Amino acid sequence: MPSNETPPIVRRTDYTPPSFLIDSVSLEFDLAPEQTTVRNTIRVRRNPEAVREGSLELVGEKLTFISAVADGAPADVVVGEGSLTVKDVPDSVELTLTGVCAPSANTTMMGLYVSRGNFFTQCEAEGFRRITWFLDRPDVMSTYTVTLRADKVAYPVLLSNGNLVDQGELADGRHYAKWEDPFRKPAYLFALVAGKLEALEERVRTSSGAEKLLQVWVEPNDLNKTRHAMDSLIQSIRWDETRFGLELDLDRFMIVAVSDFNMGAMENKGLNIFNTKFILANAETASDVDYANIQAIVGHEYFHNWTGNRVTCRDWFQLSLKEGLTVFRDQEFTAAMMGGDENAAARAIKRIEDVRVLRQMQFGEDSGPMAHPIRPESYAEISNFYTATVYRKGAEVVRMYQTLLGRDGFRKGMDLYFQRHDGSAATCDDFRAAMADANGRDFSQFERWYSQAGTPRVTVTTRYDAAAQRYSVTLTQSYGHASATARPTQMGPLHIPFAIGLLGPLGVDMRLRLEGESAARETTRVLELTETQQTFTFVDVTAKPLPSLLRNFSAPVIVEYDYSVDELAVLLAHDSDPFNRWEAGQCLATRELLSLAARAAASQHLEANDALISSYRRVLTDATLSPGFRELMLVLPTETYLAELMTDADPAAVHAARQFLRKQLATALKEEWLATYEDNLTPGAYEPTPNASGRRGLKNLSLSYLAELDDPADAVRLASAQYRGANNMTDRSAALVALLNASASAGLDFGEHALDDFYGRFEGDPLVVDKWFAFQAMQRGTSQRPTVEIVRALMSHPAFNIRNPNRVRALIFSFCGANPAQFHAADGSGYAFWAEQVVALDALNPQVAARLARMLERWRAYMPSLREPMRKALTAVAEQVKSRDVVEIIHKALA
Ligand code: B3K
Ligand code: ZN
Repeated sequence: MPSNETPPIVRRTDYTPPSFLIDSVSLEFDLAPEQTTVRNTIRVRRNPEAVREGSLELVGEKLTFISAVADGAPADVVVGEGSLTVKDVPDSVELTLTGVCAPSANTTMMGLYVSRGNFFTQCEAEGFRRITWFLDRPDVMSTYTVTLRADKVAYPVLLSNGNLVDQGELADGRHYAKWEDPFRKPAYLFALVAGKLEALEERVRTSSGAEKLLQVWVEPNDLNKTRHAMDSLIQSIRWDETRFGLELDLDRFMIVAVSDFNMGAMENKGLNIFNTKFILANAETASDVDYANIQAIVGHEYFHNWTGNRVTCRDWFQLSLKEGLTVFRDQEFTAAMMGGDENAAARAIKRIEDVRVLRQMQFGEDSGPMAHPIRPESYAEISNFYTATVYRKGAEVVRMYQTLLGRDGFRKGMDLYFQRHDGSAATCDDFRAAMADANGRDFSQFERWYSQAGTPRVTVTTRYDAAAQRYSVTLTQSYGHASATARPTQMGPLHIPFAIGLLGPLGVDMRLRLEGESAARETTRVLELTETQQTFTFVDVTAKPLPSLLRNFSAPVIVEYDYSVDELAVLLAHDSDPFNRWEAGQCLATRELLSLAARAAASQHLEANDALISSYRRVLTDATLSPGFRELMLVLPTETYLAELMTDADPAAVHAARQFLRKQLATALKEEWLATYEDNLTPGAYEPTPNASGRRGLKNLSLSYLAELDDPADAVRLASAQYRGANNMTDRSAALVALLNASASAGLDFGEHALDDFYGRFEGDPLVVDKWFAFQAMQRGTSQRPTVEIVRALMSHPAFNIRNPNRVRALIFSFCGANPAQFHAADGSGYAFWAEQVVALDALNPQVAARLARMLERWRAYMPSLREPMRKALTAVAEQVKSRDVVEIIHKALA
């Protein structure tokens, strides 16, 4: 499509049920890399509940037509660019359509493709149409029988969804396997894998006593990196049984790892396909973050078996029905694994991490040109709507039901949801209705969370009447800061659960009694804000309290309340809600950093803030707090997050401010960082437990602060020893990064030596080589050697490969998305690099290209001197790109 044309738009309100249904599908594959023949036999019948249509239009892309047969006779079909139309279809017919696709030429990684000599598929959202002609929409659900035929030596393993029902030898060194999936599913959950793979196997019994076979398939060399994924799978199975009463339904559950993959993983029925990054781990090659990601994503895909597969989405606008819900479920799973379901402090660590990601990724999205409600109203390319909004804000919306109903009420809602919709394709309204009906609640106002884009704001004012011992809290909701595109309509107030606590004079929680209640109850109350403005009055309040607002981040909103610095310090030291302790610290640091950034922008002198340093000292030395929690408290807000908060974002000033404060904290607390480093060593064998990883996190944070000192001798000594002696990737990579930073500020080259050593040790391990690229892309360049030059040089490194999405993310995305100070260099060099890469990727892999394209969509939020070069880069890209994916993003950005 020429990029000056607007791509056609699909609208939510245009949904109509399919005129035909497909009850069963039988697929026969003759697998060969250049040309794979697919024979597709479908049993079609007219849908009695839809508008009658004479002909049947199937979609198909990049397919070569061979033949069409209807009920045994040649069929009258019209084959077009993206479709195949069957004329005069009777009420029921069996069609056999044969076509050819070209897996090895497929660089999009949608449909059937080849990675490192093996075959894989990716069908969500609209990839099945690149395999065969079909009604490729999620409300058409069918049972599948799949026969795979291939050369036995090159492709000894042949996998598809469901149960293996037959296998055997064929002539010419070929063999076959036949799979049957007993569960009806939409085409996007179809998968096949063929190649040289081996599996770690385990047999488990589920709650009903049934025995299940679990397999993690990888390339033979990687078998020693599958244990953690298998353990995570077993934990997921157990957790879903206990928390939601949901059991594994198939006899066999397979996970397969692939090196070339557009995203993290895919929940194909019984045959999850994963990016190797989220499966392979051992102590030497994977960090604590990798271990945690693997556990969370294995959980996420497994949980989709119920929320996504057993109950799927009626249309793609309902995507958050499965994604928001499944993210919520994986968040709850991880929280439980962090410290048991009842350990609030351990759970808070997970909550803080999730909110940090939400604010950094989703809030920005929600105020930019791609802003959309969790249930979007329209799209040109659905792949562009696998967003932080649909996933993460979607999860927050699901969490609000639980906050309003309690865990038991939420479970009742889930039970009713499955009772009503198991085996079918549902909508977000169906889910909301199940939650409401199971609990006798009216959630009609709650619908606005699904239809309103933008981040709501809740402004808080308080009034204490000492004589009457009354404390009133007035909450006002608005969409004050959303951009015009973020809110096409103002739909009226949202239903917001607003959790609040009141701290008494010594920082101790008060028991709360609202006006009209007979007695005081618990110390945290969930207020239900349903009007634009509401006042809640607490009685028997014997002293002026300090409010702790939106505890545990009970709704995805921005809270505005005029805390004094002293009040924030009290909350940071005493709030019983661990989330809000962290929040108070972040608030203090954010205020300080924004004021430093303003001074830096005006070339004014920067000065340290003693109060902030004292607060940090108290946290750092507070042995009652877990190391993991202290680490989170002491990480400054990211440059990206800070830039979001500025009216005209100035990445250079933000970087200067944050670096200044890091150096101040490093200098003022040097002895404490050194002591903390020594106190948190984790001798002995590597363990990826929350406790050990928390200790490593705090120790390595200490090291990173020490590397900021003017004299980094201590950091260099500790980091060198740690690098050499490390028995795990977390410690080795943290030491490497500390050496890079220390050597950059000292103008020395020992960082380079460490990088060379790292590459030499790990060059045979693609996932670690990705880290090696990423460290360099994220490093702080100097004026002699800006990072963009390092990145450009690395593009010609023999290990770089633009066709591998992991490598592209490691080098190009890390630079453009995670190194703001260098990417936004005043000379526009970062933007020029970005434009070149978007254009190059557009021709190879539109999905990856579109993700990169999004990194400039918020150009209007930047300071004028950056806006112009950004706009130029966008305009240059607009003239050259062709894919619907990238065209949609660039059009919206420039609109
Ligand atoms: N459902 C898949 C995402 C598919 C993305 C397609 N562009 C992974 C997940 O969310 O679990
Ligand atoms: Zn998902």
